[in-house]
Amino acid sequence: MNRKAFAVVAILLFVNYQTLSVTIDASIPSHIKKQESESYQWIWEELSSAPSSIIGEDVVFWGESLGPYHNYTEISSKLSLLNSTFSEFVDLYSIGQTWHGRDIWCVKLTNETITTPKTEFYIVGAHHARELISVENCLYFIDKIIYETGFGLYENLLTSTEIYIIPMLNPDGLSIMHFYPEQRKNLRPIDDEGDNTTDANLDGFLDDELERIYFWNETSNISEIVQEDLDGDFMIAEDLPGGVDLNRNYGAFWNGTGSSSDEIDPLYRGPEPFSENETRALRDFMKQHFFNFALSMHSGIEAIIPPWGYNGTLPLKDEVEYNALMAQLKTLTLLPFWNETGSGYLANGVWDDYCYLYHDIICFTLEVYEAVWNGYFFDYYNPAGNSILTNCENIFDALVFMAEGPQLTYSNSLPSIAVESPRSPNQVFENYTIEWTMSDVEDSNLNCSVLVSVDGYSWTVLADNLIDETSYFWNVTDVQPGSYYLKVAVSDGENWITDVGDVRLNVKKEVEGSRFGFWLLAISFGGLAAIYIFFNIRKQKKIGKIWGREQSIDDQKEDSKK
Ligand SMILES: [Ca+2]
Ligand SMILES: [Ca+2]
Ligand SMILES: [Ca+2]
Ligand SMILES: [Ca+2]
Ligand SMILES: [Zn+2]
Repeated sequence: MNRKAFAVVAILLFVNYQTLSVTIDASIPSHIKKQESESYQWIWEELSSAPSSIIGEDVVFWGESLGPYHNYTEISSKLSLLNSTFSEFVDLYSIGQTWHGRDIWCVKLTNETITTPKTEFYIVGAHHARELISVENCLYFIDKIIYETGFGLYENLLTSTEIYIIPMLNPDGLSIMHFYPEQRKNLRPIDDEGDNTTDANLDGFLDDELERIYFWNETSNISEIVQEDLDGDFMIAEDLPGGVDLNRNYGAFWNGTGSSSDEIDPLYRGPEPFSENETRALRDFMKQHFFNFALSMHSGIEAIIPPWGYNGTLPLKDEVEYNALMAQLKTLTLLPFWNETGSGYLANGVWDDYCYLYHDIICFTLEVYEAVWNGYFFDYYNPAGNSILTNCENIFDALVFMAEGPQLTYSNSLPSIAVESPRSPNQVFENYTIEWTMSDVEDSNLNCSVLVSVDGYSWTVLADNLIDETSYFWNVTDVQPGSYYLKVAVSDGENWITDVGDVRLNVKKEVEGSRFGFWLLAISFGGLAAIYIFFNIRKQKKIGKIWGREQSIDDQKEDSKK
């Protein structure tokens, strides 16, 4: 055995040992160890026997279940079970509803028992319905982080970071994959045939009369397309699923040649910026958070894409950082840079441009899969069932890299922040001064925002752009009584960090009416109390007498025993 071969074997043995030592480690913290009684299945367990590709549209063959891929119902129940099984690390909530009333799920991963300041990071999948693999990338990331944290691997990450994952921004579009695998957009009702209605058969359901659908032909054993005239207007296949391209609908460089004004076009930008429930939900979500980094998952090509989508140049202010991060992402994923793909098309109203322009988020679109066009949409955008896991594994390290806030480790240090008041149980009637302390090693002019929340998920901004302020006077006179979480976010100009107060602020309503009303009530209560005490004293005297008699009877019994 030569030295090189020996080294390889040694490494293999070491890697093998590492794997073994992980799987037999008995010291998994009980709070994260999967209980025998619980049925949560890790995604790699679910996909262990996923099928290989077939000729035709795989997803049409699989039908509504989407085969090894997760449909909306499966995702909803998987995430719900994840939340209840690993409740100290997982929260699940909806950031809004689609056109057809489906919840857009958001998973929050963090160590909920740690209340020290945290940075925020997020990943979003499935802007585009047919890019099913982007959902699996997100689900795999969630499962892997939780699973490995059981072995201590991502403990630090979840201690210092709130990671938000929205696996499926476009669940409506995904819901028609099994009979319309070419759908890219959401399901905004569109008057395709120009008859001034989006309910051609007048059954009350908008755009449900698809006159062109895919079906699986059992005889020829391949997917085929059927075109019909469901509404009897003698026009065949004029009614399509409709929809807006969500990744052309953001309010940043919205109206341009990198999108379409034609409703039928796959790149239709919508009637106005943020015309869609889905993009509005994500916009409002971003306004309530302070993300330093974010990723959006897509497929159809393989590429690492930074802003600006609208003109294809890198943002000047952060050009150095973008170049450094792209190099790292390339090493981790082996995906090419955007300008190496030869595609290089410009795009208007895209997610990346909005994130960077309005929220200063360092962000990338990761295009994670491409294939040679073979006539089938599913194959073009998604790996075969038995290759889903490999794709997710190849992408995973890049997601972790971004979640860890890479820039923070080699340049400007984060500010410190601590909400100081309130810190103990409290009741507030008219106003309250929220106080915090903060500092930064290199930077002055620290920029703060103060937010409140009733449920800890959806936040309202009380104040922003507070430069070097360390308190905020909150007038609660017109505030709904309740128990409020308080969050203060601070930026040093480079990065944000947030601290949620350790206790909630309890806003109470003052007694109804004027001061006269207050005294009237006080006197009434006082009077009632006096009457109550008077009668109670009398009652107690009576009880005392009875008690005395019983006592004497007992005494007699005791005496008779003697
Ligand atoms: Ca119509
Ligand atoms: Ca209809
Ligand atoms: Ca028709
Ligand atoms: Ca700093
Ligand atoms: Zn896409």
